Amino acid sequence: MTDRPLKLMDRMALTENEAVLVHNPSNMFWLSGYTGEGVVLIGRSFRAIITDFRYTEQAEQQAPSFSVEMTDKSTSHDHIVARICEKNNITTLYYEDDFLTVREFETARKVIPGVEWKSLNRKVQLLRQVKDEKELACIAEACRITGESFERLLPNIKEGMTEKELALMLEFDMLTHGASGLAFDTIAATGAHGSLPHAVPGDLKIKKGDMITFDFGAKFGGYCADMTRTVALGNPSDEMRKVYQIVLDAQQMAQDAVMAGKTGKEIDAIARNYIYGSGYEGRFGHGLGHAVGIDIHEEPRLSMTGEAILEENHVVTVEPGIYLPGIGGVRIENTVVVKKGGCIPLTMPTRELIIL
Ligand SMILES: [Mn+2]
Repeated sequence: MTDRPLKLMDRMALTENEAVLVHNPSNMFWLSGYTGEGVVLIGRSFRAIITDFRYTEQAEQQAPSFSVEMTDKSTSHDHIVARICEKNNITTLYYEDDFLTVREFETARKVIPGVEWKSLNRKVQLLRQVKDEKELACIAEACRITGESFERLLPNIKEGMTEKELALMLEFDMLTHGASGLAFDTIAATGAHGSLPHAVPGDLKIKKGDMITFDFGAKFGGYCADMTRTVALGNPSDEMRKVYQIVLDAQQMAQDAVMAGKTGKEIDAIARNYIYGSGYEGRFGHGLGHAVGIDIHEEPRLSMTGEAILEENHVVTVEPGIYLPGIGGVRIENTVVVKKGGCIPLTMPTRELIIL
């Protein structure tokens, strides 16, 4: 594996007198492998994890190439950053203006004097966009667990179960089949509730004729999976059947178009134009997809405003939907790896309509 802090410093052309201060836990993990609380400070001649007693041993184990500095009652994270900066003649500190609160930044500026503060400008997130082999393997494994949990759930879905029960069954299954955690709160939405793209599972019971949307994902090795399927319990209405077929075709067309060199906007337009042209203008109100990695929602986006060009080994979702208030909704989502000339889907379960 290439040395990630070095990659970041080289990309920024960081000088001996500059350092990078990282507070965002996902960025800290990507740079160091450390998953606890605290901050990471990186310069040309030092790499430090600054944390408290609860995490020092963990930090030493997870990030052997970093020194571990411990805070105490009278020494805050900022005090230690100030000490390291002074010792190494650091005059410029790059910080995450997309993450630090105004209060945290004001405190840091008081405690760490004599440095010029510059925006890190999401440089770590930018580097995180292209996944390496190990990252791809983690996402693929997360997607495998997610897909298999869905397939194990299907025969156990029974009329009268609540959305909450279904969500919990999926989560229990993922966690007992290798997931290290959940990528996000599971969505299980039945019947008319399905018209809310991010419905919170409640006490609503599933009944014959309903379509049920599941949006969920396992985490594995620190990386997320993201998958959505909509299934029917008994025969759905003609309209929902028609809606399902349109979403399925839109998903297939858009996924077939995903490849390095295209913009997110171009891919989004394929699904959107098809759905709008099929009589559902305005009923697909969110972006087509997003990148996935350590965070569930990363850049680049596949959306109406997605100008970024897809690159090989970006991992993105393709998730069109149609939402009809008072009636229901359908969404189908695969996670895919962008390649030259196409993409490799990591979400395996069938996208054809499943009638239970
Ligand atoms: Mn998604």
